[in-house]
Formats: sequence, C-alpha cells, structure tokens
Amino acid sequence: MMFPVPQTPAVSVAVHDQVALITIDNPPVNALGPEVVNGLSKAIDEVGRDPSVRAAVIVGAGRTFIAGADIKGLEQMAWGSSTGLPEMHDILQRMEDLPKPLVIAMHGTALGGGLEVAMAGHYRVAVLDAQMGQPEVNLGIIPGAEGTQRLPRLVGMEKAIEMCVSGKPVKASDALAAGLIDRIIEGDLATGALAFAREMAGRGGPYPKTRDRSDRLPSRDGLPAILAAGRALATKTRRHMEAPLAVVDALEAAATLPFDDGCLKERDVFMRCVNGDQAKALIHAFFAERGTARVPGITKDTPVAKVASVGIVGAGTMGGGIAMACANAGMTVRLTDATTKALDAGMATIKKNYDVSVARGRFTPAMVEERLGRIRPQVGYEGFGDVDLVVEAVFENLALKKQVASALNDAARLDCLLATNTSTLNIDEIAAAAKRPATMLGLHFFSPANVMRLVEIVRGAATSSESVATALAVAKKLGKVGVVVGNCPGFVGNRMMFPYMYEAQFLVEDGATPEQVDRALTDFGMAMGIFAVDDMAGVDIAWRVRQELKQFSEPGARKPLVADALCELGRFGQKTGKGWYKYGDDRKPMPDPEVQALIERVTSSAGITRRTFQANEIIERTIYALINEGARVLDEGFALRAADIDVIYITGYGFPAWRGGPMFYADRVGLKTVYERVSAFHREFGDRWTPAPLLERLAREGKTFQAMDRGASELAAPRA
Ligand code: 3H9
Repeated sequence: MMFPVPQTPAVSVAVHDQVALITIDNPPVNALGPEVVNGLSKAIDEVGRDPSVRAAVIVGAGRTFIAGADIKGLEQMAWGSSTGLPEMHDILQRMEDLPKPLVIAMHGTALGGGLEVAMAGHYRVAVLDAQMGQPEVNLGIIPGAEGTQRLPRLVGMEKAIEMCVSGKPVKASDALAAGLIDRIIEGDLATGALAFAREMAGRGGPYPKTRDRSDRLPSRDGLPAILAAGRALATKTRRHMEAPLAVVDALEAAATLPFDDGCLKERDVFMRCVNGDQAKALIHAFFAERGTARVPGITKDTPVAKVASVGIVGAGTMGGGIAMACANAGMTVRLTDATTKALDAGMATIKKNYDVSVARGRFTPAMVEERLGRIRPQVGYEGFGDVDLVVEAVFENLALKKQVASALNDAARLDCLLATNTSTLNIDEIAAAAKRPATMLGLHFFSPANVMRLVEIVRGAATSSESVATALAVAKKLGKVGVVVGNCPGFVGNRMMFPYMYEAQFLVEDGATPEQVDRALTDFGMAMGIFAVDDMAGVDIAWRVRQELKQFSEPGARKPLVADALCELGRFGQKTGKGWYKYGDDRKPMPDPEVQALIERVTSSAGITRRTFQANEIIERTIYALINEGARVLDEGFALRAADIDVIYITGYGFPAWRGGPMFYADRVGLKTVYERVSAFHREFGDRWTPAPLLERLAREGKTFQAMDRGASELAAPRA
C-alpha cells in the first residue's frame, strides 16, 4: 500500500486573528510520513519566527488526527530495507520550546506517533468521541517518539503502563480524567481550539513542557511495585509477546533517568523490538487484515447495498450471537424460529450474555436495554419483506437449509441479500433452492458470533460482486473481518482444521497425551489446545462428519480410533462434562485417567506401537499439517492470498498473531525446511502427508508465500 501523492501540502499553516492553525493533511489517516514530519518541522519554525503569531493549534484534516507513524515505513525498517524513522526528537523539543502556546486539537484516533506529537504540545484538547492511545505493542514495537517518557509524566506511571501494555486507546473523557488532555471541545474543533489557544496566550507564559514535569512520576520507593505489577500484567495478558514487557523497561527509564537519557533508552528498546521477528509478523498481520478488502472484481465503484435491518432465521447459539452482533452495530433485527419455546430460549440466552457484559463493565444496563430493544423475536417471516439482509442460521442440515431458502423466496425482497451461516455445506445447492443465486452467499460466523471477529464470506458460483461487496461492508459494520473464500467443503478455516486435528489425535494414539499435545500448542502460542477446542466444539461433530467423509472409507486411510471410542461412550466434550478431558463446574479441562486407559486399550488392540514425543515433533506434525493443507487450498484457489489464510487463522482459530499466521510462519521457518519435513512424514505415514504441489514448487524455487501474494490470483471456480 502506498499513500497517494498529496495534491495539497501535507502540512499547511493559516493564521486566524494572530493564531496559527497548522493542518496536517495526509490521507487516509494523516500518518507521520516524511512529508508530514518535514512539513511539521517547517511549520513550527514558521510559527516560532513570526512575531505576529501569538499562539498555534495543530489539527488533522479529514477523518482523524495523526493515527501514528507510517506503518509501511516501519515495515521497511523491520525487514532492514530502511535505516530508520524520521528523526522526531529535535522537532518535539522545538515544539515544547516554542515561546507561545501550542495547542493540539484531536479528533478521530490520535494513536502512536500521533499521541507522541500531541504530548509535546503545551496543551491538548479533543472532541468527545476522539480516542488516544499507544497501540505500538500490537505491531510488536514500542513508542519510538518519546511517548514512553512523556506519557507517564502526564498520566502517571500506572496509567501509562496500562495504556502501553494493552495498546488500547482511551476515550476523550477518560483522557481528561487522567490528565492526558486539558479540555473537551464541543462544536467545531478548530474554532474551539483557536479560542482555547487565545485564552492561554492571554494568560501568558511560561507554557507547560511535559518533559520538565515530574509531579505524576512515582517515588523511588513506590516504583518497584508498580513496575512489577506492570510486568505481571504484560506476562498475563499479552502472553509470549516481547513488546509489552519491553515497553515497561522504557517506561521505567522515565522515572529513573533524566528525560534525554530516558529517550535514548527508549530508542534502544524500540530498535531491538523493530528488528525482531514479532514485529515482522505483527506488521504483516496488520496489512494482511486490511488487504482482505481487496477482492478481484470489486472496486470502489461496485454498488454496496445499505444494510440497516436484518432478519435472522434460527435463535440457537449462532443465530442469537449474530443477532447480538447486529444489534450492537445499531441494526434492527427480526429474529425468528420455528416455535415460541425455541425463541424464548434463544432470547433468554441473549439476555444472559448481555448480563455478563454488564457484570464485566463492557455495557451499561441502558446500553443493553437499547440493544435488546432492537431485537424483535417472532415466529414466522412477518416483516421479512422489509429487511435488507437475511442470515439463515438453522441447524447444519442441507435439506432444512434448502427448505428455509425456498421459504425466503417468498418472504424476502428480491434485492435482499440472503446469507446462509454454514460451516461446511455447499452454498450453491442452498442458493439453487432460493432461486436467486446472485444475491446469495455464505456468511460463516464463528462462535460466539457476538465476540469472534472472523466472518468467512463464501462466494458461490453465481454470487454477484455487489453481493460480495455488501457482505464485506456488513462485516466491517459489525466490527468484524470479512474474508472472501471459495466454496469447497469446510471452506478455508475448517478444511485446514481437519488435518491439523486428526494429526493431533494420531499423535495421541502414537504415544503422546492430550494434555501434552495441548501444552505444546499453547506454548507455541495457540490460544487453546486442539483437544480443549474439540471438547468445546463437541467431539461428536467431527465424528458425525467423519461418518460421511470418503477419506476414511478408502482402504489404508488411518481412522481416528480414540475419538470414535470417546463418542461411542457418549463423551462428546464440555456439553456432556467429559470428552478428551473431564470438566467440573468451572469448565476447566482436567486430565482424565479414564481417557488414558481408553487410549492404551484402543491402541493396544489396534497393534499401535506407542512411543514418547518431544514438543517440537508435536508442533511439526500438527502445524505443518495445517500449512500443507493451507498450501493446497491456496493452490486450488479457494483462498485469494496466503495472507487471507493468516487472517482467518489469527482471527478465527486462535493462531498467534505474533507468529503472523500459519503461512507467514511457514515462510519464516523456510518453505524448504517445511517441505522436507512434510516429505519425511509422507514417507513415514503415507498419503495423508502428500506434499501440496504448491509447497513443493515454492520450496524448489526458493520462494515464499508472501512473495507469491504479490501477484494475487482469482478465486477458483466453486465446487459443482
Ligand atoms: C507508531 O506510531 C510508532 C511511533 O511510536 C514511532 C514514531 C516515530 N500507517 O484500518 P483502516 C491505512 S506505530 C500506514 O481500514 P479504520 C490502512 O492500511 C503506529 N497506513 O481504517 C488502510 O489502508 P488501505 C501506531 C495506515 O477507519 C487505511 O489506512 N498507530 C496507518 O477501520 C484505512 O485503515 C497504529 O497502530 C498507519 N499508521 O481504522 C494505528 N493506519 O485502505 C493503526 C492506517 O490502503 N491504524 N493505515 O488498506 C489503525 O488502528 C486504524 O487504521 C485506524 C483507522 C483506527 C487509524
């Protein structure tokens, strides 16, 4: 992604009644690229030199104040193709040293380098819906423009640690309470900020320099406990990540070193982080997520239908979660189910989930009331002729889904987008029943649908570009990431999940324990181990699918024996209190000796020789199985880019973002190494490990998935 060459200067100065208004205009988000930095530097000089100017205000044009350093520049630094970011120390110091008041006026999101610029002003004002934060840790780096030295001076060390470790922005009202900003401006921001600047000039100097402050810094005695709590927070909440711990080292310097030395310390930590593997992976994940919106055949001119109202068919777990996601995004929802009983149960679950959000402080009771007010439970399709989108979320059964699709022919408007929430079924067969295939697609939400960010947008054979563009817009409106995928069994995520899950099960049959495999995976960074996931999803789901799959009926194909034995015992996972693990009231998985005995019994009667496994072998067998299938999906054209697969696995399957997703991870390991291990497993275990042709080709040519993405392909023809 390149920023367009600006038609107007990136930074301009206009004087209004003796107050200079410095405007930063670098679309889309006023990132601190070289033109902005140079322009800002010149503007500060100009304001300083002009005796007729009594004060100055800095604002951002367009949708936001500065949203941070240009992440493209950071990416180049991370990969060693650029030596550094623009030098900010001198500019920030000149801003603070201005003999006239400098007011920073913020709207939108003042993030990273944007907030760092703001903290070098004498005063900060913002509109009520502005947000400010230091999100650098989410990119694997730390603030690099003195933010770790100024932020604790303004808001105190504890708050600064919380903001820098979490990377989460604060709202203007919180920023005011914390001392980060001085005033909230109602009405026009620039007008209010100019008036505020005049007021401050009227009061006379000297004007407060953040770097000279120490009143909010902790005492030497109090510091160790605050830092220890900060490091504990980083270890607990940002597991395996280096930057959240590193940022505490830089923040510590604010309280122990003079300002300039603290800045040098920050620079050292910043350079260490930006040159590390995690920054490369997280920056890749950032652009990969935004890249999902680039779909062949969809341009800025592709018409996007307005979606303000939604009909949802099925008030079960998925339908209820989707209803909450839509209501949270301000849409009105008609939620229907076959019986009043099912509807009541669905609404009761929705209310219970909202109560949890209130208990956790995420929503106020008034917010919940408003959201609940948008969901109208009903039996039947009354009013479905008025909705803009229908999401069918009935039980995963093709005949039932076709029956609903056919009923929607009469109930929904012809231009209404029809979506089926399926995780495995053929979209085209369902679309044929709806008889309007151009406006029909799959929206594969992940459970809980009101929380999980991923939505696979499944494009059928006849789905129109307008429908896909509308689905992408809906995903964005819901605060989710929509990834367009092709129509193959399991689509992208679940299709890759099967070989990964089965390999884990074979490892257990070959001698590992479920807890050992899960531990290896969570140590690798997966949010959950695969056996804990299987227990949560229901061990019986794959059992039922497996009974239909051709793969296991082929002679010689290895069948997961223990999983079948568990299901035959009714150990379906969390819902039955027992699966691969046993569960108490707290739903925490506990190893179960009965499972161990079962594994030994089943494998011994099958004549399997068991042995011990090390964590690295567990990771290779599970994660390489995922990668090999990913390469196949990509080669067959069911995913547009390797990066899309990375986004799917990071946002939907708990793959660690700091490893960049499975395909990026494979690139980092080296595709030749991955291919050689896959080939060795193929020789040892047979056909299920047949190397994907794409993996073989890229390994032979010494290429990467990332390089391949640069010449992105079209989606494959959907399955017949
Ligand atoms: C930093 O500041 C380090 C400093 O300490 C060091 C200073 C020296 N750079 O997300 P969207 C692009 S680290 C380059 O879809 P939204 C984005 O790729 C930085 N590009 O919009 C997309 O391009 P395209 C700390 C950027 O409204 C377009 O803008 N800052 C940057 O949903 C729209 O983005 C951050 O980490 C950037 N900084 O959300 C903030 N930001 O259309 C990162 C965005 O071609 N950014 N783009 O695909 C965000 O969190 C969101 O983009 C934001 C807007 C909330 C700003």
